[in-house]
Amino acid sequence: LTRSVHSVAVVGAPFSRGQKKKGVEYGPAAIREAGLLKRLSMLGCHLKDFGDLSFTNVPKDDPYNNLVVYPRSVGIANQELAEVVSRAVSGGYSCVTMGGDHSLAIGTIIGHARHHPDLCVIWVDAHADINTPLTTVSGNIHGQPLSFLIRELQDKVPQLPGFSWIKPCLSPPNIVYIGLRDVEPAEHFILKSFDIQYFSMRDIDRLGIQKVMEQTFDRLIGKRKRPIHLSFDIDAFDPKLAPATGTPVVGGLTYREGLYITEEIHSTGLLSALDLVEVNPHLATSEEEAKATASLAVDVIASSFGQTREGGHIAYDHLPTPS
Ligand code: EXY
Ligand code: MN
Ligand code: MN
Ligand code: MN
Repeated sequence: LTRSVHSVAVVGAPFSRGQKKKGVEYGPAAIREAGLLKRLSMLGCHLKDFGDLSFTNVPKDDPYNNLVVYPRSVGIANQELAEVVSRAVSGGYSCVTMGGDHSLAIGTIIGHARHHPDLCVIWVDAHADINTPLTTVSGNIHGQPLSFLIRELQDKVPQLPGFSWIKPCLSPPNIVYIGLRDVEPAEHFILKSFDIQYFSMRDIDRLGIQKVMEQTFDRLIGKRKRPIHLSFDIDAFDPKLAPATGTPVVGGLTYREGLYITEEIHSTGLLSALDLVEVNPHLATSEEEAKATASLAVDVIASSFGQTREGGHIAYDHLPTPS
């Protein structure tokens, strides 16, 4: 049995301006409260805590096209986050970013890609988060992050105020989605026309989660090993398991499917950055719901760094002898 020591950086990103609901900025505190650092150190991880970041406040941040909200706030916060993530990854850490809303994946992926330009992305989510500022219906940037990151899409993406620093760093063959079940028509058109691989909940029903992971790795790391960026939206889980989130959708991942995904990712040895986003404790209808959602987030992260359901992840190598 070999156990590798992981160096893990933990970054809190209490950011909420990728959408309009209050409370997702309390995600990092809730996940900490649920015992994240203790769980990671029990696994033998060497930890560096970057604390919870504070982002530049943009007082006057008018919508783009009278629709897309808080573009400057989202732009500058992601620029700041990208700095921290790239520092962490360059320092040899796998970087865990706790959100916050999913717009922060713009910064984490760009920051990660500065050090590992060959990274690939596993996006676990009920949603595709690939609207452009011109296809969005909600106007929320957390429904759009991937559109800013994919090179091949850029002639369809206008430059938002605050976004001029962004350099797209992904290509369609380097992205796989798992868990989709609420995809808008324009998003579906993008997925199909750019040949982006996805496993919807229907695909999981048909294939089973084991085959889904096998095909995910075939596509992303079958030919060549490379660093994995896991962007995990807690709303990928069924709302019964993760009720405290802003855009819940029925029919989501079971606990077992969710943890199978992260156990398999850990087994590759290639996990280099992880986002855990959209935990919104204020949307819980009870204290128990808020705690259950945060604790599920901790399980996802711990499992990504080696906690297994079969045990064996904590060193124990000799039995007490009766005297
Ligand atoms: N597709 C919808 C939109 O663009 O607003 C919903 C997006 C929800 C985004 C979340 C968290 O993954
Ligand atoms: Mn390990
Ligand atoms: Mn998302
Ligand atoms: Mn989502």
